[in-house]
Amino acid sequence: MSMTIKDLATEEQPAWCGGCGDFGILNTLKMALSELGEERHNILIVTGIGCGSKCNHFIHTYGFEGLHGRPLPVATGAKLANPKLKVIVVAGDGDTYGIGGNHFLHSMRRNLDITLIVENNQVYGLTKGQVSPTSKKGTPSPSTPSGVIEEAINPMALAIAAGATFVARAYSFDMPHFKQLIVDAAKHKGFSLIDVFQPCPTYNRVNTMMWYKDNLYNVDNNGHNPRDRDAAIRLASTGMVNGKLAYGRFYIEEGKYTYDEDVAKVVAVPPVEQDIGNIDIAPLMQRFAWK
Ligand SMILES: Cc1ncc(C[n+]2csc(CCOP(=O)(O)OP(=O)(O)O)c2C)c(N)n1
Ligand code: SF4
Repeated sequence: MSMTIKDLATEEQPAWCGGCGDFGILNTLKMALSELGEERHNILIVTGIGCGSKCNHFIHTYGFEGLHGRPLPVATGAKLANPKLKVIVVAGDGDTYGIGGNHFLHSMRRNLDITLIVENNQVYGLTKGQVSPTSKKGTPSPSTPSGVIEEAINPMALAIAAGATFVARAYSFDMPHFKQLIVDAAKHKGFSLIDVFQPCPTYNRVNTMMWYKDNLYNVDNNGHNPRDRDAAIRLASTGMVNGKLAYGRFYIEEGKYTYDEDVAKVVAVPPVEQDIGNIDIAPLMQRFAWK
């Protein structure tokens, strides 16, 4: 039975600041999940720690809120234990590109069949506005009062170079476009990255909703061919078109091996299907039961 958006609701309510892009991301993810038509027990949403990483509290599927920087290793374990799961990771830019940077690179190198949605607000929101790896050089913040010294990371170029096979960018409040990206990414066989620009009205006073309105350019069906690797690398190297930030499908490669497929050649029966003998798991299930 597929789920409606109403079926996906929980009793919890987000406590995000008004105008936060996390609302757009949460609602769009629910729209995409309902369209995907997967059954509830086949979906796992893994998050890290951050404002947006609370999202799986508000979506009635399986969920796991991990450690800051570590959702990708958790997702890797879950996917290998149960290859039938649709695994979606949702984490902040600090979580993914900072402390979790190494996991980011290696998950893509493996082309693991999971989807990563990065809530890119260019700051550490939850810990009160310090700069993150995507903050623009010169940005002042509580942790860099004279402006951040490093250049920002380029996740799109990194992802293509590292081996991800679906690399896209979204905007949290262009929901129809973002929803289709999630659906396509989740159906894609291999590692899919959607880096999502999201306003953080509390700590990022530059990239506001109004600013994005004037500074985004949708590359989908607009002259860019995501299946042309050279074109994708050129687009990703600046991330810009006509002086605006490009969003949409940067790069798509089909038919490449995936890590989970290769593991399956070595481990014939995935752990989830292995016999656990006479262990009584009822108390454990009871402890984690949905209330
Ligand atoms: C190992 C570890 N280091 C640091 C922290 C503190 N911490 C929690 S959230 C966070 C940054 C959150 O920023 P981001 O991942 O970009 O998510 P956002 O809150 O902006 O959505 C930090 C540094 C932590 N919880 N665990
Ligand atoms: S601090 Fe920023 S990211 Fe966090 S809830 Fe508020 S607006 Fe959203």
